[in-house]
Amino acid sequence: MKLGRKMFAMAAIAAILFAAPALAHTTIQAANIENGATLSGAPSAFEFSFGSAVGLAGLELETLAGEAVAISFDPPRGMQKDFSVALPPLVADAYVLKWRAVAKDGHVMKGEVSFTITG
Ligand SMILES: [Cu+2]
Repeated sequence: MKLGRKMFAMAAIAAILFAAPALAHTTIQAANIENGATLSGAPSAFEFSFGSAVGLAGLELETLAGEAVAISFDPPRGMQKDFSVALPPLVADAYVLKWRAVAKDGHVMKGEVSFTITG
């Protein structure tokens, strides 16, 4: 899908050039980790779905204290609704997943999912 990649790249560039206010186009509508969740065990992946197809541009994991946790996230090249990103083994702590996605019109959307692992 060469054309798809090009269009995605152009959308990403447009998003940077015309950094418009991030209107709420869509957001995560379903996920295996709910915002504010307290989990007794560490999930091995973050599985989430948007209301419409987006280009997932970034996903970062931090502890609540602000320490980055390395995740091997390779942004998919096309636009899609459903994503699954493997998580490293997580110890009991409070975490924040920060996502960044590009809508079809090039606008950037951002959000966070906070959760606690009680172990
Ligand atoms: Cu828009």
